Amino acid sequence: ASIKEVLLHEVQPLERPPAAKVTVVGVGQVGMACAYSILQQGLIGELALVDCVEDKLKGELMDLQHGLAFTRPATIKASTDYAVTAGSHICVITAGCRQREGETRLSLVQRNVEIFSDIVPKLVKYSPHTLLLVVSNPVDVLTYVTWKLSGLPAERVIGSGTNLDSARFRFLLGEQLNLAPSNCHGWIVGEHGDSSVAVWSGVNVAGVTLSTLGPAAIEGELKWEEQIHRKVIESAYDIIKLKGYTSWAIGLSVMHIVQGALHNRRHVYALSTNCRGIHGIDADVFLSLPCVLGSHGITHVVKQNLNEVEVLQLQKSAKQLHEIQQSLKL
Ligand code: 6V0
Repeated sequence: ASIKEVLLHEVQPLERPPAAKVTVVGVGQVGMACAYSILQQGLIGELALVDCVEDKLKGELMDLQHGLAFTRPATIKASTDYAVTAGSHICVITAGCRQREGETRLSLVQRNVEIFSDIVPKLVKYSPHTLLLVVSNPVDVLTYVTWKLSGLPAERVIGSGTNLDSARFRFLLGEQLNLAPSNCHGWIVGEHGDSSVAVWSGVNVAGVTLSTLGPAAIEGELKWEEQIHRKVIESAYDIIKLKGYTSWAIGLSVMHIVQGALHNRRHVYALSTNCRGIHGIDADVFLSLPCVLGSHGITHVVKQNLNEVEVLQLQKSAKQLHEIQQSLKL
């Protein structure tokens, strides 16, 4: 008899309740930061990890499993075979190449499109009802690519987008004002990357819009505003230069999005979504806008009062991304 049989008298066979299941594809720096954050928050009953490098996968699996004595109960599985992902509620895709020092996100694109052609159909095959959350860069184009490859409705294909940029922005604003980032409200929308748009007209603390603080303040702080936005854009480049990759903040950002979806919280996140028909964009282009997220994906997009310059900036990004999309071999 096994130790289990000697120790435990079975009253009835074990039937697992349908616990929340999340898959993370890609166990690199970003994938593991996402997996760790999700596990640490106790959001799930089952976590599946997939990568194409077997040893790394096994090592990461064991390392996470050894922490299970300190988390809420969860099962972790890992395999190069996508069967392990079956029945996922959310699949987070972080696989692919990352930016090299000085490389723009957009120049990564074709390399990652090829990787996605392998991954996305397999995820949908095993989890036809899943939400797909794309993190790999360039995230906006790859969210479009994932939508195309998956055949899923657009509301179930989401990019982590500028949720991270907005968090960076709020941190910097908080630092400037010596306030908690959670009390500094501001949105970065558009492309996750070099052409992102800071919506200054909406930046506020306790409902006080910073851009209405009088001409002197506005004049004095215009440079400061621009500086913060520039810092947001340069953040990833700076971190990559210093430590080689970014991981912790994106992991936490993804955890928060996953939490909102699994718990149907109806949080508003800056997520990359199909913007056709919004702010005068007339093509299937994925860019970040404030999105209401429920358990079946995005239900609404908040219609921000953007000024003319902001709308033009968004349309410019949309045009640029559309051109890139046209050049892709899918
Ligand atoms: P990494 O550490 O190189 O990890 C990538 C992982 O993907 C590796 O473990 C690879 O083995 C795996 N992989 C490669 N090809 C496949 C495949 N065909 N199938 C399965 N797995 C595969 O990179 P890192 O984790 O640092 O970054 C991952 C991606 O996230 C990159 O594209 C980054 O640019 C992107 N980021 C996106 C951010 C965002 O805000 N959207 C933020 C940070 C990084």
